[in-house]
Amino acid sequence: MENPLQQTPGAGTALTEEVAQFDAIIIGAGITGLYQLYRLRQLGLSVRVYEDGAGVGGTWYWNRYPGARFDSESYTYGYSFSEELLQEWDWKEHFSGQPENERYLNYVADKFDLRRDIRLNARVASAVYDERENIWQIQTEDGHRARAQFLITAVGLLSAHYVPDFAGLDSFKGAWCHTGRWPKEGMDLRGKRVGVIGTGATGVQLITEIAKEVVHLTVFQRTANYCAPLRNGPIDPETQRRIKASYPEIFKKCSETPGSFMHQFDPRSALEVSPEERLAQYERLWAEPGFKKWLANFHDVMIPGEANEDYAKFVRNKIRERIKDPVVAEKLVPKDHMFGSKRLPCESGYYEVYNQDNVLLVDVREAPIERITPKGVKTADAEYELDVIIFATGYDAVTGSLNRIDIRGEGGQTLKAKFAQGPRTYMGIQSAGFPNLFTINSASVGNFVRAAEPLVDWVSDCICYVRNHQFSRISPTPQAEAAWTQHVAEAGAKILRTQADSWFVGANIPGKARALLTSPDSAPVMRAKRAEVAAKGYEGFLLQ
Ligand code: N01
Repeated sequence: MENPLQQTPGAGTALTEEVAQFDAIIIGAGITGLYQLYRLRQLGLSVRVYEDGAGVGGTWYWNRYPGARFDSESYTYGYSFSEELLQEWDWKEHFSGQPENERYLNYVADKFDLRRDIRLNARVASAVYDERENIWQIQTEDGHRARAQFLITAVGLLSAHYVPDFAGLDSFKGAWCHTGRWPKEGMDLRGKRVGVIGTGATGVQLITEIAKEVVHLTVFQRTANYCAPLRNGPIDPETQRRIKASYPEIFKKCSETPGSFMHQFDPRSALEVSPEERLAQYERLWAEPGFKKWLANFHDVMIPGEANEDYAKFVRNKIRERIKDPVVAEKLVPKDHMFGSKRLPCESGYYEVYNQDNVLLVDVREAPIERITPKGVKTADAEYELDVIIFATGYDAVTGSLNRIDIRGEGGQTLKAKFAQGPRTYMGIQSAGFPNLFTINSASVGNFVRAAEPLVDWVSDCICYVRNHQFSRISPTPQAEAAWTQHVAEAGAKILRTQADSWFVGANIPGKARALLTSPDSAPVMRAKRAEVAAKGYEGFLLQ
């Protein structure tokens, strides 16, 4: 029998029933995976994408819960690599909803003929590095195997959904689901008594939407959040025309800001202007759509300190104003963490939901959830009868989606063990002992597509460099990795994102080590750092 590894693969075609071989394997057909496929194919590599879902789109495939939508401006969130695509696609709303976002990613997959290299319903169970042959071999849960020199995990920051380990869940007689695994056929909540656990960005979107149709809604809140009005609306034809004419400027603006959003901080301190001027700016921005309220605000609003607390007070009062019952209002006002230290949800009528007669807010910090019963949820002081429980309880971020794959590098070491105390990488992209593995789900936060495109470009150039220089493998030096890991810990300790218990630092998952899971640096700094490393012949990496 022929050795499948000796065959020359055609672009993206599995050659044998035994083990398919490609130049590169990508895990995940979401935003990053689709673009990574496009880029590697452009470079002439044979590529196969393995995707767990029955469709492409990643986050926008799985998160089909009512209310799911962008909170970045739609026109900043699309791919920028194709002018034709930019001109063809009409975003219908300023902050587009999940159905349209999923349609967009399917449109991209069709337009660039990506599907022929994507295997759907294919969950990768393991990825093992063969050091003698310098090859990664993956195996899917249904037993399909494939090999490639390069392996790219485009598995998303937030894809390993987390359901708390409540006793008794199996006994619940009603229906339940996690928002990140919302059934494709939908859930009929009309006339039902529904309980939602979790009030993060997902819970806030979901609660607002389903409160319109359920007979009764019980919201189990552990931590109140600072939420701000999204102020979404349709894009009229004239605005559409202007957007399409100004994509280069939009993307340029995004490329200059820390989180790749189109909003630039006011360089002034909130404390250097008069209280009247400060309040006037807060109010003016509050009336604007999206993240402008904080990302175009005085720069120190997003730095731990006095300005941050001043703005937090402003937001708390905005919340209070919208809720009729002062007792309920105080429960919804965050007091235990700094403004911006957790992800800030945008909303469209969230607080008014709590003025409805059919909505009950339960503070589970006061009376924690003890168990799920056959009838519903039992807290320390009551049992709440429910027909449906929805877990909006978040994700085992970044490392969780990697850990769900048995990834083994040199000497059989597992990535899970290596990352047990937090990610140990160089620039979030590679880890020593795992050559030719690019963990691109861990490198950045912010406006996701704007951050993902340059990262994918960098990885593609890097792979090209390795091949063109007749190297067979690349991995970081232990020194570069140690220095980067230390940098993440030290610089991370100073930023807002590490100041609260949230997914940013793994603190939302019981037993997970506390460590910043992404880069502490701004997007421009990260791009410059990566460019410098590449310009110096991939300094900090071992090329063999
Ligand atoms: O998850 P979360 P998410 N008992 O971890 C609660 C992105 N996103 O899915 O805060 C009771 O933020 C938990 O309580 P606490 C965005 O980056 C983007 O909402 O830990 N409650 C919290 O309230 C976001 O940050 C969009 O005290 C429990 C909630 O569950 C990220 O996804 C939209 C609990 C989890 O909140 C994740 O958001 C939506 C327990 N045992 C999401 N365990 C866009 O608009 C957890 N909770 C693009």
